[in-house]
Amino acid sequence: MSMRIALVYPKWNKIPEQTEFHLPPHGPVCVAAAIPEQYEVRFTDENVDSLDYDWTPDVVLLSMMLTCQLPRGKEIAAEYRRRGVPVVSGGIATMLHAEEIAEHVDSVFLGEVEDGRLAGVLADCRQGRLQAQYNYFHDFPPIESVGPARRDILNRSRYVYRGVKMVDLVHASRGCRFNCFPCATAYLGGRQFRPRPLDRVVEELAGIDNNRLFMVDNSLAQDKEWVLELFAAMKPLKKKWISHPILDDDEVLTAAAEAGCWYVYQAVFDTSEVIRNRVRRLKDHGIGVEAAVLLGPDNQDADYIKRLVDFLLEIDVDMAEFSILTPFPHTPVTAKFEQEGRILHRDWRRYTTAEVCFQPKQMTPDELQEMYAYAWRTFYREVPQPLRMARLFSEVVKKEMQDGTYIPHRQAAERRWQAGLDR
Ligand code: B12
Ligand code: SF4
Repeated sequence: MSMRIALVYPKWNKIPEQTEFHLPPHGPVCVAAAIPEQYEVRFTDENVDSLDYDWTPDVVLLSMMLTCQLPRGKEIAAEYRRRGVPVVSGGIATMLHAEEIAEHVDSVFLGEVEDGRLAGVLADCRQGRLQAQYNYFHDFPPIESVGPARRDILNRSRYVYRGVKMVDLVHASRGCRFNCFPCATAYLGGRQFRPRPLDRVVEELAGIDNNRLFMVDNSLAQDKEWVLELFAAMKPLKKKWISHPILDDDEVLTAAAEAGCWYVYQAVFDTSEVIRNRVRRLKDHGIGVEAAVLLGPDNQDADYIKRLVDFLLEIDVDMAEFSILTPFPHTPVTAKFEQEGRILHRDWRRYTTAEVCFQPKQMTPDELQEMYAYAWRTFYREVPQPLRMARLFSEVVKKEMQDGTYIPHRQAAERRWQAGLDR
């Protein structure tokens, strides 16, 4: 028997200071890959399309990644439940807010969907015996069962910015063995690094109709031997990619550049020589740097933040993204702030990292908010964000022209038209 499934990714508030573009979400395309083929799936990313409540599915799969998606997720669940449609919620934010979301949906799924787990939930639903909770938390499916994501569910035309197709997201590993203080990944991933078999990764990469990718692995600094093997396997594909931090090692960086690394998000937390040298080494290898800068930890005051911004300009990072430290559930920093009574509110809509939600140690909340605005303003004063992005973009075009993978926009549009995809 067939089933109609609405897979929904609720809208979230983008950070106002960032350029407004949308990346194709990654959780939902992995969820879709685990839905048995005979079922009909309609996906809505509310960030780019509105929901069509006139189409009544048999079940709604709500996928939430961020805490700030939660309030909207609850509204969507209420709307469908009012129409008698059961709602199953899953994803990172569901795991981080499991008890709270359970009150608003019919079923909460904790964990990863592969290895027949989601198929089991859907079978239960079809037979009218959906359980209130499916708990696979830290009970991971075999990593070999993670197959290629189903990117065909995406409304591709929506993920374009000024005529440029956005990167596609892909992951070669799950988990993270580190436990950084503002991060929930250790809680979610159980600190177990779980690399996918390389032949499966290569199969997936080769099948993506996009030369530009974002490797969303938590960290490519967890296992030297493995990243070297990964980069060697990626090299012949000539893809160009962005990633979270890569191991700071000359052999690894050389291999990353040869495998098509375009730029990395590099955490910049102080003005040390370690950071200066790391950024220089990345640039020496032809890899761009977007600094990820957290504002508000206890060691920072207003002067510290001013020095940090000057330092970013001095070491000449290509871009910078400033975030206010935010007490997300199940992070080491939240445990500390809770104990110290420093959390100001739990209005999840405002947990975007653009607003102060805790009492900083060396500043008032207003001062930190002002220093956040100062950081964005000052860093982008002389070379504004669109210009810096255009420069970074020209780097990938250069790399593509060198290895013959550059497709001029018109040519790409023609190819799509020929393939009948634009009809
Ligand atoms: C990729 C990523 C991003 C990408 C997302 C791009 C996109 N469009 O999807 C980008 C770079 C844009 C991003 C941005 C941010 N991110 Co982010 N991101 C991640 C990261 C590294 C991986 C997520 C991922 O794709 N995983 C791989 C997929 C396959 O796994 P998954 O989503 O868990 O899905 C599986 C299961 O959960 C389940 N599942 C998922 N959905 C559903 C639904 C149902 C019904 C079911 C049954 C199952 C199910 O099945 C899937 C397959 O097994 C996570 C860390 C992590 N380890 O998860 C942080 C993470 C989600 N991000 C985080 C943060 C803080 C941010 C930012 C706020 C940071 C910042 N200041 O810039 C911004 C958002 C800013 C904004 N408001 O605009 C936090 C979340 C904190 C929170 N509680 O909100 C995380 C957890 C990292 C951390 N620091 O702790 N991020
Ligand atoms: S910040 Fe990055 S390296 Fe640190 S625990 Fe989170 S995912 Fe791992």
